[in-house]
Amino acid sequence: MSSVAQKILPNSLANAKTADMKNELVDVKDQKGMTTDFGLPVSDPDRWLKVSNGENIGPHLLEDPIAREKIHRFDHERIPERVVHARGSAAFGYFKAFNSDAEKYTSAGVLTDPSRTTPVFVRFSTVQGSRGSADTVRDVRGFATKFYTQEGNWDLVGNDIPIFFIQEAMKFPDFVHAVKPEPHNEVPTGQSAHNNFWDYFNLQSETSHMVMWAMSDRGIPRSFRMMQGFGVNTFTLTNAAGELFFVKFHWLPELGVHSFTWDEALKICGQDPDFHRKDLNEAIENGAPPKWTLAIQVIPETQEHDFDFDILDATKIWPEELVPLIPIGEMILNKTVDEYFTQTEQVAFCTSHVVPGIGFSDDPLLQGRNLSYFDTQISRLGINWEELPINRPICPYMNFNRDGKARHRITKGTVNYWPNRFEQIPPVAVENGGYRQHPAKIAGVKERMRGAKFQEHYSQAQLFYNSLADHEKLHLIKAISFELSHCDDPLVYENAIPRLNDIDHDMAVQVAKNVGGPAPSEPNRKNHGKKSKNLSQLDFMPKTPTIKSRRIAILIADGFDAAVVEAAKGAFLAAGAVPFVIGPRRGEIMPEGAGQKGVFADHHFEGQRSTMFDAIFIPSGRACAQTLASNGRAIHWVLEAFGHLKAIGAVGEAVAFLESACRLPGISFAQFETVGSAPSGGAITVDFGVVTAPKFSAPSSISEGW
Ligand code: HDE
Repeated sequence: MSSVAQKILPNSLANAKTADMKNELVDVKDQKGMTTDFGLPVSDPDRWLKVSNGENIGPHLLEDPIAREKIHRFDHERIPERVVHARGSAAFGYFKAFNSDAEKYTSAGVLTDPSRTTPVFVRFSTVQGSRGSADTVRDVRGFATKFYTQEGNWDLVGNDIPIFFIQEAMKFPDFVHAVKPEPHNEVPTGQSAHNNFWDYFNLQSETSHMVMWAMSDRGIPRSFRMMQGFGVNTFTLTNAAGELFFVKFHWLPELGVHSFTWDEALKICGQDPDFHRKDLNEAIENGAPPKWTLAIQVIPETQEHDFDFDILDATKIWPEELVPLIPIGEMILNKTVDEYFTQTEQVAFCTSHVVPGIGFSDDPLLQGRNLSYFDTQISRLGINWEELPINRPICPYMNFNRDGKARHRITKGTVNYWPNRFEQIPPVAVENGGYRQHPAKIAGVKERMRGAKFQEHYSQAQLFYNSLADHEKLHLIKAISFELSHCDDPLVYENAIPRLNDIDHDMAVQVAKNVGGPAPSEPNRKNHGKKSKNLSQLDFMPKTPTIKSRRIAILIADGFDAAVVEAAKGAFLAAGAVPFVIGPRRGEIMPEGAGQKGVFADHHFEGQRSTMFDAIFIPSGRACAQTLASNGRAIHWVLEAFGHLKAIGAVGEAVAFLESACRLPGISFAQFETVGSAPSGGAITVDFGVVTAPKFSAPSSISEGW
């Protein structure tokens, strides 16, 4: 590791990629003074050179190079945003392979060699909205990972949902046009709740399975850190003996899989549109770097046709009962980006970027993606996009591709072609690490077709629906109802009902009732009733419940019990949670008792909302409870949190406040375990456990009303 990288970053964070970018990294605070781009010291950045008589302003002079450079640079600051996945946030980290038997399947060192630390850059994104859209919209999330390996970059460009809307790449432009804002009025932003998306769903039955996932709680993740990731497409692995395996890649989050309620997600869109972006940075900066296990599902080449679905069909999962997950490594994201544009915006992924031991299948979606990504980077970033610091490999790279706009590598040498008389940069033999193309025998008829198994579109949509817990089914029905209510064309919302009735009759009837479509009298097709594991989010609770990185609001007013707050805060911090004090004003809030030091509130009641926190704690203190009880916003805080089934801890007088605020006398708080004790000796009941798993159930009229 370079010593320069060590100067820039703490040792624990510097890695081969950050070292590679050291020459481009300039810290503003180390600079002496302002210059132009060509290095001229600037004495006046504010006043354009003009003709004047010393008193009155006259015409501006074009000759002013300082003003012109400043304006011209500004005029060209924007580049085209990504046609999909425009809004994203990213982080650096590393991947380490486990000591697994992955070598049975692949010769890729990044996946098999536990002694390697492979730097990664991961960009999370929403799909539909533009760069300025909100984070917590209902949408699929992108989960794209660039592995800077010793054999070149491997880009695993995945999503948080294991399947996709369509089976064929050629349908992608139509699908994207249908889901993006409508062409006549550019509405809606960051949503699929509109006529054109649902019209497409009605007419393309292959979208059934994915629409179930997108309308489920998976569409509104609590955090990027609490999402699974999937390569979605079927790739291939080849081992040292040249044997081929079909493979699906899975990322499994250490923190489990958690979502917002729809009401929270909707509100946060307005309250804090950057919620996910901030959440990622906050966790990394607070020492809770997110972690995922990489697991693979593998099918030997000879067993390709052994399943009742086509394993190359990206609208199908490989049920884990049939093809179990094999954990092979883990990834940790431990460094935030230094500059958004040059890193998060300029990073460019390509599904066609693979390394020896990893390859493609004939998955018809993947085949098209392999063409599309390279092409789109040319229009976003120019032909030399792979040279940009964030994109270039950390291993040596050299070939005879040359020139093009904004080429900045300077290649010394007298020949720029192969073969050349000096035999410079010869191809690398497969035995020496050159990429080995797996030989595949192909014979066939040239035609536009899709295989027979690709024609079945409902079985796995039913499998997914059947596997959900009751509350997840209810959320899904409500989500579809919300979306169809936003469709004002009866041709759309009425025709969606028979399509839903192809998946599940009860679901179709309930949605029809909600949105005013004709309720079907009988199912269009029988629901096979089968379930699969690891589809419901309940199957992804972390093994050890944790409140690490969870945001906890401590609600106080003057007259709170200082000892209780101090102890609770200490307990939260010790458990890795992030406590915030919320008071009637951002300023010092005074505890009960004379001569005590106040606590500085991080926010006032109006400045944040309960939606942005995972749990609430209210200390004892008579005056404090009285103030809270007479403050409408404070009451709203706890009532809303209660409605979202969040954990609420209360001590002493705060219990009565809570009972009256939630209008539910007799709630038992005894269910909370004691994790800390006040210096005064009183017990503090504040173990929030996994806050998305309700510890008590409120009447559904209340929880659903929020
Ligand atoms: Fe993409 N997709 N995609 N996609 N996709 C892009 O590439 C495309 C698909 C995914 O953070 C674009 O650089 C086609 C599936 C992610 O920079 C573009 C098809 C999956 C990202 C493109 C698909 C994805 C993109 C736009 C159908 C899940 C963001 C900008 C064949 C596995 C990467 C860009 C980032 C971005 C094309 C389908 C995931 C236009 C043609 C399936 C996470 O090249």
